[in-house]
Amino acid sequence: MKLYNTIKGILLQHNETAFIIDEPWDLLINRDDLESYLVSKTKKAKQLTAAEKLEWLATDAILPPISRQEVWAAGVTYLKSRDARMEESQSSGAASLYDKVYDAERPELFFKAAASRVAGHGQQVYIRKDSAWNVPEPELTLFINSKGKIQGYSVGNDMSSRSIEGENALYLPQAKIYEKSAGLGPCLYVSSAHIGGETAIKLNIKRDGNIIYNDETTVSRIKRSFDELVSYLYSECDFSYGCYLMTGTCLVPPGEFTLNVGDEVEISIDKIGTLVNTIALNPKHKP
Ligand code: DO4
Ligand code: MG
Repeated sequence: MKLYNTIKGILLQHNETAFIIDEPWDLLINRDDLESYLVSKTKKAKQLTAAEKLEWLATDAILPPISRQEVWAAGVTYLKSRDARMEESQSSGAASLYDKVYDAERPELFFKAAASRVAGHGQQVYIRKDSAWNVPEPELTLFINSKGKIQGYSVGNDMSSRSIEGENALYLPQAKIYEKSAGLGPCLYVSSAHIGGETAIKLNIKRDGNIIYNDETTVSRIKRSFDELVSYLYSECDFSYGCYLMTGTCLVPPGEFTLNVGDEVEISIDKIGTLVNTIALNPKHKP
């Protein structure tokens, strides 16, 4: 089942039927058995008509599925990410850092975004004005409750500046954290079953309506288990409202590729849906 955060309220989609859930987002999602709770809500919740459902789920009505949750990210969990980063950091001498962290017991985890820096489906994500080389990172994103239990999944885009990270690995926070540097959505897919290794992740990038890059892979290529990532994240941090964790990028466009303003980034993950974001500059930089 899918939970959508919208300008009209919270919509629960269960077997194609849409229900209104009239509860605060943070209390609603931070449950131990979110899926069973939502199934129980379908017995009494108000149903939307097909026309109402279309209005609630219009692209400009959808908000990111987040309120007081933090967004964290794991890095170098797929070989593709390790290899691309080793290449981009040759001249800075940091290549071995990525090699080591891929094999290390402790995973790389970093704070990615507060909710205010997150863009939802149909919204703009930004590239930095001072970055010459920019890519989206399509990432399966876990929703973990305050007790450290995975309750659902979303589609994440960990926007990254390869030029800034490649210049010096200590610039990672600037390469990763800035206004609208995280895409999340279109919904929170709630499931008590672990999402399987066969789950496909697809990335399409369109420029002027034409596909200029597309590739796909499956979650099975990840090096670490979700439980391992969650256990490191929760070992010394508390998350009163739960937390989102992007699990690392599995696809990296070729070295010569960089995003342009106006490009459309489309990330699809089986069962969850498709997150579409348009690339923009922070409007404060516009002349
Ligand atoms: O090591 C830097 C960040 C890695 C990352 O974001 C990823 O692998 O997805
Ligand atoms: Mg990433």
